[in-house]
Amino acid sequence: MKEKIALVTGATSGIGKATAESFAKQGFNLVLCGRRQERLDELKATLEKTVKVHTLSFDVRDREAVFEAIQSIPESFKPIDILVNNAGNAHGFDPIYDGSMDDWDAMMDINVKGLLYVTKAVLPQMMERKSGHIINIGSIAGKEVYPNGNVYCASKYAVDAINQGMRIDLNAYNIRVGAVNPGLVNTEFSNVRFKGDSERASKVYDGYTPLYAEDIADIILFMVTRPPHVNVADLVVFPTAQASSTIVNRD
Ligand code: NDP
Ligand code: 8X3
Repeated sequence: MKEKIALVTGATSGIGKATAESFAKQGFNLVLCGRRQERLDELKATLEKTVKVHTLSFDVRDREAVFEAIQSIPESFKPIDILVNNAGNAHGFDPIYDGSMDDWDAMMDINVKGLLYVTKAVLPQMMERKSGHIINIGSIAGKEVYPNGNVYCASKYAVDAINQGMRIDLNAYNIRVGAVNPGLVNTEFSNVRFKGDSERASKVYDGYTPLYAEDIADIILFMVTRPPHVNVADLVVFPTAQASSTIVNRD
């Protein structure tokens, strides 16, 4: 059987990195993306002991860079069987009237438009083969709006709509499309949201056991290893201590 090839965006940290590691254990060859080349190099050096790894450093906001990067993928890493649209972050945590427009642009440009650009660049070869699997990383923020979540939530509601839209439009092409929508996962996410204020960031995960990136990677691996007739379409996952966006049972 042909070895599977997976392209993971946001592989330099958190959920994307854990997904790359779990895919490597499964024997998938990898195209790993992110802006931080050093981290991509480190991950490549580790994972290359077991699978083939190609790295692509680009900013998903830059439409031309996205297409150039995807077109530059060597033949030996084609076709892409699995696309994990994971790159994204929250920027800021302010009420709508205090929100920074730069933060709004970042979230809409990365979480929504970046996901669309990468998908558009990868899709043609999946459509041609009538085969492929796209996993979109949404969020509980795409299912419930919470105070100060406003634009981040909007970006993840958009991911939810895009996930549904992709599944409908790609139905005739035998391409599986599904989303994972996590609650609180302890990654660099809050550090980015709070602009490097690591004390504030770590408080988000205080007093309960949050999810870890590996928990989400396990679920993604489960989704992509189902038999071809099974498509996990949409999945919400919380830490046990979390019941909704705003209800967390802390010590
Ligand atoms: P991390 O901050 O740990 O990872 C974010 C990843 O996205 C990094 O690899 C980063 O790489 C990449 N990224 C960010 N901006 C860009 C950009 N402009 N171009 C290319 N890559 C970019 O956070 P998580 O692992 O937690 O986040 C992964 C996904 O999970 C996101 O979509 C997030 O919204 C979602 N999510 C996270 C939750 C959580 O609680 N942590 C819960 C629900 C969903 P680099 O900086 O090298 O470019
Ligand atoms: C990340 C989870 O609750 O911070 O999407 O929005 S939350």
